[in-house]
Amino acid sequence: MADCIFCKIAAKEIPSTPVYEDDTVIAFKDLEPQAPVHVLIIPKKHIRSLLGLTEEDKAVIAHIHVDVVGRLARELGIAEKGFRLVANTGEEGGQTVGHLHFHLLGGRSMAWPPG
Ligand code: IU
Repeated sequence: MADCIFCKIAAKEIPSTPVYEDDTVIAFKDLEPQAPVHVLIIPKKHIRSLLGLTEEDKAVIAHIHVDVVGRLARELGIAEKGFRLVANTGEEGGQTVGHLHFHLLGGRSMAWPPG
């Protein structure tokens, strides 16, 4: 999508620090990390949020959860102690970028409930 910053990151039109990439997914370091490890995992396809998902997106969402999250958690050294995976959705959910993204956070103890 033309005006989407994460589409531009996925297309390499805007630089990022990728930690994982394949045909359908890219993961890169968050510019304002909220934990020692903070990466964003996104489908390359523009999907506005969890609420924009359709049947045809099932494969990429499963791929992210089955293949990418655990692999990244292990590679980034946060699998053993644990981590948090978050998809902020909509205004009250705290979503500020309108392209579906999963925050993978780790390297410190997480508080609950989140703010
Ligand atoms: P949110 O859940 O939509 O609020 O998360 C957006 C995240 O994207 C937030 O943590 C930003 O720091 C991050 N981010 C980024 O890493 N690079 C960017 O160019 C922009 C936002 I814009």
